Amino acid sequence: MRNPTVASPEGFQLPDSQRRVIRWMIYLAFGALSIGIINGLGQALNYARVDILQYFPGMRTYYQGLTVHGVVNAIVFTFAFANGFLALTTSRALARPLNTPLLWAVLGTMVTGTLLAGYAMATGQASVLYTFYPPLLAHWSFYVGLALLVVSTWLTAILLFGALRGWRKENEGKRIPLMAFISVATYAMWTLASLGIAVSVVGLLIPWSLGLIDHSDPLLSRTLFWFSGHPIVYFWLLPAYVSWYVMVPRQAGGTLFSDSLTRVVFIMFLLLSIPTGFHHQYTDPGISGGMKALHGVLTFGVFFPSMVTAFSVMYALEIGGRRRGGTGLANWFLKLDWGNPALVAQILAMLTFTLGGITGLINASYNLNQAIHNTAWVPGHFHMTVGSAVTMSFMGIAFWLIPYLNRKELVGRGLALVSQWVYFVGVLVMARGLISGGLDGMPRRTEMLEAPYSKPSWELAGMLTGLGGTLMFVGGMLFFAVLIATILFGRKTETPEDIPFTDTYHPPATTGWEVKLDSFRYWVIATIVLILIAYGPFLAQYLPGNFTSTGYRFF
Ligand code: HAS
Ligand code: CU
Repeated sequence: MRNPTVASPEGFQLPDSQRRVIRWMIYLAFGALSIGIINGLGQALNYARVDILQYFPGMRTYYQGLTVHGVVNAIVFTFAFANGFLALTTSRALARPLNTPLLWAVLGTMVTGTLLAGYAMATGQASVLYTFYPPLLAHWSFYVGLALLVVSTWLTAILLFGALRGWRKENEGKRIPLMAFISVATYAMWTLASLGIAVSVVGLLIPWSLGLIDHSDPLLSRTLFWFSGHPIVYFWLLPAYVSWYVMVPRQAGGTLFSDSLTRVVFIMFLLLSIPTGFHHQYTDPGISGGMKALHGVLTFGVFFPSMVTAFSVMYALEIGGRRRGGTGLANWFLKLDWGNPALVAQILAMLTFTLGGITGLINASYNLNQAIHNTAWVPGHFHMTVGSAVTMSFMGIAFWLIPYLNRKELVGRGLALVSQWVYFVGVLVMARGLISGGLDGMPRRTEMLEAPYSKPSWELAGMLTGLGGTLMFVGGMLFFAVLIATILFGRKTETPEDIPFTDTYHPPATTGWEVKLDSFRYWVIATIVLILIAYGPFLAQYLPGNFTSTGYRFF
């Protein structure tokens, strides 16, 4: 029997008008990804010393291409997908329609933000990479565009918290449905986390780009960036985890093992995602060793909920595989439904994420970080996390979400499967190139065609990077072919489908300590305390900052 506490049981359907707005958000997400993947081909081939960026219209430099690649993939794609997808999961879980004007406002701010930032990047006035560290200076419209994209996530947070509040009023004393709990927890984390970028962009960078203040403070801006920049990786990841926890078990024919453990995992992400940003700044001067060590230790803490996820999700898959006749230690894995592209994409995403996680642990180790920081190893790591675990999960979700939002059937199931296998092999080959090159000192974010110091031993690493990137590009294009064919030619479905969500083994407790898990207020307060411990000492000693650097436009 369906366990009604993952989502409200009645066959709730989102009103058509709201379904259409969410559809546009998801289209915006994948539209951005298509530009990002095309640009990515240029980036990967640069490591193989093949210059195709020169043929891209309006593309002046490698750095302009890299900025577009980073911003559209890591900010527009991920934000638009999270906003649309988690609005849908929350609404469905609570069986409540959303606030329509607010939903439109989310879409409007996203589109405006994308156009403004896109204008600056396309005209070569914002080749500052997606981390936009000062003293590199961009056109004001780049920063305003980014600010609006962040605002779109805040509006989504209001949408989600509002829906939850309404539900709580009508359901006093009841446990929050699991799918809503984990969706809202994701936005609670990100709303706190995004304050760093907001302060930096609105308080420092926009006035600086408009000439209202003359100088920038690189260390302060970098610190504020990474205050948000580490937790942003979990803002990218957690929508995928929502799917892995409450949808993949269903798609695999399994069952989620524990409701409470799932809530604990998301609470741990809320608590521990933010106070870890200095692991991106181990090599920055001006931050004490003690504070870096504290962030290092907490980074090992935030590793833990992902380890739990690995075991939880694997167990759910195992249940599915055994129900399909799997026996022995590993045979259940082969018995999973390898013909379902939504499931296959996400299993392959998990497999690459295992390697992404291991490389993350190496990054987080203070001393090992010295060997890999600013080398090609780092893009090797993050293409096995955001570039695959997240992207392939979102592609897998799209295989049911695009049909669901259009009330059509998926076209090209076979091609969909091929797209994911090609992308999977591609990302592994590319990461092998980047990781080995990085260990050999091959730098990241460097125009390799003109690097006079390049070593002969980087040749193989560069070729593998280019080859893998080409396969990822091919996989990505096959994926878009499936999406477009489904949107244009998919057969209309007779009855509207529900979104797929799982049962849990045990319904959530209604008495005892587990009930307390739903008290977001306490978790948010605890998170703020941890943030103060992790960032307070640095800010107390460093503020009001050193605004000494003029702006530069090199590229
Ligand atoms: Fe990271 C740099 C540490 C996770 C993204 N990371 C980056 C950058 C990006 C990024 C974009 O400590 C570059 C930023 C820049 O431009 O400079 N990262 C970590 C750690 C984790 C981690 C400890 N990163 C992510 C995720 C990302 C992401 C997730 C995107 C979504 N990262 C770092 C550090 C740096 C860094 C340093 C700075 C490096 C430097 O010096 O610049 C952890 O959260 C990872 C935990 C993951 C696991 C894996 C669990 C596995 C699962 C799958 C299970 C498989 C199943 C199927 C169920 C513990 C859940 C199995 C079936 C079978 C039969 C096997
Ligand atoms: Cu990080």
